[in-house]
Amino acid sequence: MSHDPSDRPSAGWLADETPRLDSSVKGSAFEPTSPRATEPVVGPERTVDGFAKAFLDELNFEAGVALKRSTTTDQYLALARTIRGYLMADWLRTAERRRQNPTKMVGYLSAEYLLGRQMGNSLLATDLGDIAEQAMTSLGLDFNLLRAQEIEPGLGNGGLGRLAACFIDSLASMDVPSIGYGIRYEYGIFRQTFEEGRQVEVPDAWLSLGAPWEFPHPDRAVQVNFGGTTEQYIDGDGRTRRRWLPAWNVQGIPYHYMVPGYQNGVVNTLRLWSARATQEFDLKIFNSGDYAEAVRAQTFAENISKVLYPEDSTPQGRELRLQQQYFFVACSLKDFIDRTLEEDFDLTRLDERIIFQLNDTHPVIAIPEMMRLLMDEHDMEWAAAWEVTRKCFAYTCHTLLPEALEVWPVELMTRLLPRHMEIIYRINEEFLDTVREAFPGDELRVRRMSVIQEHPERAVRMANLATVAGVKVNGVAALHSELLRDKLLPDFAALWPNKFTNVTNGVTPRRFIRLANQQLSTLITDTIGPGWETDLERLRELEPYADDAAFTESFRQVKQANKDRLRSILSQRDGIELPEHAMLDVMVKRLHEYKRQTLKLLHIVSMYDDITSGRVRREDVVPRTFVFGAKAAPGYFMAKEIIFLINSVAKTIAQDPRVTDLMAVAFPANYNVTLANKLIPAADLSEQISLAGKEASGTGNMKFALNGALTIGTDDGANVEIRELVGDENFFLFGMLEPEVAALADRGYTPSSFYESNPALKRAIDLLASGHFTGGDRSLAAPVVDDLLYKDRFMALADFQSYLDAQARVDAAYRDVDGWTRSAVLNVARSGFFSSDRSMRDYLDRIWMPKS
Ligand code: 26W
Repeated sequence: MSHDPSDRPSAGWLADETPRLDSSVKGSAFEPTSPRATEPVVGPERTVDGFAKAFLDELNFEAGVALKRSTTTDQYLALARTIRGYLMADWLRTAERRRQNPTKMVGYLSAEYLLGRQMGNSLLATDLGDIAEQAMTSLGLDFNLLRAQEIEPGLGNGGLGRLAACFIDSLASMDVPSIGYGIRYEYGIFRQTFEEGRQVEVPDAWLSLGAPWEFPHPDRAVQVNFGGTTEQYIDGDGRTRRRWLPAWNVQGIPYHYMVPGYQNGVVNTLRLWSARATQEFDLKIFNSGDYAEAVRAQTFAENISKVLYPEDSTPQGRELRLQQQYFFVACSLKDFIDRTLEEDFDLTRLDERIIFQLNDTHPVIAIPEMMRLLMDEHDMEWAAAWEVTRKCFAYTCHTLLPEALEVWPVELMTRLLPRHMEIIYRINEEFLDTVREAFPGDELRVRRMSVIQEHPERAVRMANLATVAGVKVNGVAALHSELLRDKLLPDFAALWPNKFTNVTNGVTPRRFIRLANQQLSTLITDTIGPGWETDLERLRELEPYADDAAFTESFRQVKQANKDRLRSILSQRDGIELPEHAMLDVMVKRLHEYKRQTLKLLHIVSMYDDITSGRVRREDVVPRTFVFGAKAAPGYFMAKEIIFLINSVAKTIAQDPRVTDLMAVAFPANYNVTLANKLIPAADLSEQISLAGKEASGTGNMKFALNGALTIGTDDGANVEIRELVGDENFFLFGMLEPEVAALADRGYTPSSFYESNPALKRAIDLLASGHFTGGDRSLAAPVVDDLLYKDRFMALADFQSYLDAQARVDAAYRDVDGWTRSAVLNVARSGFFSSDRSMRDYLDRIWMPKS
């Protein structure tokens, strides 16, 4: 059986269009019955030679280059294609199994997927790592050099996007029938560089080296309409109907990505949509010489999936953003209803076949789109369509910041999606009737709950619409879900108490332990045996080893090895030379004032001042290396000023011989999933210091705990659950609790009073304000300092002393090496709950497939 890739039909197509096949699937080959597929698809042999041969075939026959003349990029692309070749049969089989016994699926609708590099994860999923490495070595190639060629698909901003990636990984590893839908941005999250300490954004041309992990399907294009008007008409049966007369349209081209389960032979699909102009460029206009005009339609259309919006909390309300949201939602719903369901499927039973999870408000336009599809394209009456629609969606809220909840001006919605605006009005009308019934005469409540906001401008509240139509509404951590019920959507919780639930976030242990922390993984497997990767609660079996000298010694060596690895990576990547023996104190997340990177900065300045002023004896100082990683939304002025000030402090400290042996601040640029995988395993201390009641959950906090870092944090988001599980004695808690924050806000918070009354705080702020870290130029530090003194919306000054006290406890604990290691081991052992597999089980039990 020769393995010649060229005669295999383009794989991705088969994955979804495979005609009915008999179920007798044997071994890795499966016998297609459709006349179209003449050959069984057999993966390459799982041997070093088999792999090497497959690689050479990809290089020679696919790329058309000989090994000795091939570039590193050629070799990387061939390696990627070889690995995906091993996944192909599983992908086909999974698709066929789903087709053979169609059960209810989960459709995950997300505007963001922060996938990270694919090669490592695919090698892990297929357990081909060693074979691939030996095969490359046998061909004289540097395996790790090739892996480093991959540009990670940065199709997300932060927590929400990465969570979506962890969730689809878990759904595949748990063999849950599911499909991820999203947007194939041509440019993902910008690449961050620093110039004079200031963030500079560079477009992320992640496709420039080719895209070996995607399978385009221009043959499955979907038309998406925009603009125009609506009209009433009498249909063939004499019924009065409404219809949309759109003004323009684009094509949605699906690109399929494999989502391999962990060594279980399952490969699910992620379908990302790319926009393309419906009509080719206008030759007549071209020939008239107006070239720009000739291709205007093209650029206009392609702009829709051109670039990811780099905001992760404050919507800019841009029209293109709404176009993006409607574009991928319309493609996805049409694709599922017209393509995935059997032709004659009775759509009134749609909820038996799909539940769409709305990843925040970004895909909520799916609700009126479903109504439009069922009524206008499948002739359903309003009531029947609503009956179906309100059973097919569930909504996850990922924020607590009111300003992060999207509202779309009625003017814009009417202009872009006139039919949808009509449908939203009617949904709201009927909804407000039920509110008036339940709360007669309470018009203020009606105004608060209305999907339509009246002031300051008429706008559609997407969170309200999602709550009205969703079967369930969930927050992403216990505290968050409580605050969602009590503070963000209290009126809805009063009306529909059972609609609200919680599913605490999780992270995939495949990428964030097995892939990121090979040495810890080996130590765990050597200690408790294999299998914990898909049953993370088994980490509990490590508890007894927290007091085992041999184990704890190995545990420390693993941490030190990860620190050494990080030091060489940052040296190469950023020219950052980390000190050898210091506690690694890490704060990596998007730059946002509520996450309080400024509080971390005040601690650093305070430590610096204590040392340089001699207030603290050098021998009493626990040497620390502070590592930051953070991108700021390009339009977020204060966030960018905070980045500049951190870099300024870092530079000054690095040039001050009085402290260089005791403290260092490193701020590697362009924090992303790939860097996270290197940073997190090396950390000793995880900074989770947001103002209580502001961080919905956090997921970095979970990754640090699972990699043996101790957390210093407030009782916010999932920190609460981490502290409860790992034990107060293994967690450095500080700061106001959420009710105290609310009370202080109600009382009126004056940050300057804390400045005046706390000498250490005053010294730190005065030193910052003095220009000491900004070359003597006070004005360069003023934006951040003035905001802290006169606004400080997230009360960093109020929590400063409690934070400083907690940091002193950290120093004391770190001096007790055994005690610290014991706590670190217990953090790992007791954090199995934070697997995204457990999150998926909760979604299945509480939302997607609830028993009763
Ligand atoms: C429209 C602008 C915009 C874009 C993204 C508003 C809000 C968002 C996201 C909801 C922001 C986000 O990523 N939220 C984070 O979601 C994580 C996953 O649930 C949580 O762990 C974080 O606490 C939350 O900040």
